[in-house]
Amino acid sequence: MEIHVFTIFPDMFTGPLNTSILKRAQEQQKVKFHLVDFRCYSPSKHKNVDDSPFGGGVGMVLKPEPIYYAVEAALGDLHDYKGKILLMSPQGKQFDQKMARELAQEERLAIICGHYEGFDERIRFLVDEEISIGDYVLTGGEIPAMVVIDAVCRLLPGVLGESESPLTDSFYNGLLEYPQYTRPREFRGMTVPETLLSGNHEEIRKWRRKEALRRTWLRRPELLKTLVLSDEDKKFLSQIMQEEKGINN
Ligand code: 9D3
Repeated sequence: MEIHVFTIFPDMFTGPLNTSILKRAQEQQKVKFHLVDFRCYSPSKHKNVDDSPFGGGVGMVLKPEPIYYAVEAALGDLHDYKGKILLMSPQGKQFDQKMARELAQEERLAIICGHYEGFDERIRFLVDEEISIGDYVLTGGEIPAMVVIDAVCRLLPGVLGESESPLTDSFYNGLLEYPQYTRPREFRGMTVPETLLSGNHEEIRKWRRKEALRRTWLRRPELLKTLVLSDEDKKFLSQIMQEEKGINN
């Protein structure tokens, strides 16, 4: 996959993109990043990228020219661009794992980031999708862009190894993950559940399924609504509801 990022702070990306799995993905040529500082494309003498809003009011608005010129210089004729152009914005559709899977099917992505200001409305004509990462206020679209890049790139074929496989993601089976333990068997009086030490793989499977259901029921009950439950799941859930009655967490 080829990913263009349009930002006035390209340096913000160097740590995240050149560390760990994203670094390895680039070395293995599974993904290529192009960071474009759209300030370089400002037509004005002082290279300003924003201006005060027509009609008055506080704050600044990102001007259309630097972004249009940068996108056209990097991507060429947009009619021929084979990819999606994304705008990171608090007013966008909230990013989720389904969107990550869809974006991971693209050959190319282009991501436009603003920095604590609105966009001139005409910028939206460039864009295929407007994406938010959630209902909280950040200083810019750069960190949201990195969130999207991270979630998408780990889904590209061959980026994760066997042991990191996205097929074992909790959002893949629709439940939260079951509790996990490693050595030592006892730490500060806290012990590991006996079942996990038993070597009985069928008992371990059942324990994990039940505890994944418990955690989902307690923390994210809405996830259970869309899930197809087996008879065993239903049995576990009624046990869980009994067990959790009168426990205050
Ligand atoms: C309405 C007034 N604007 C500030 C002058 C709103 C505003 C615009 C842009 C507030 C913050 C930002 C910067 N944030 C993003 O660009 C952003 C974002 C976010 O803040 N939260 C969640 N997802 C995203 S995607 C882009």
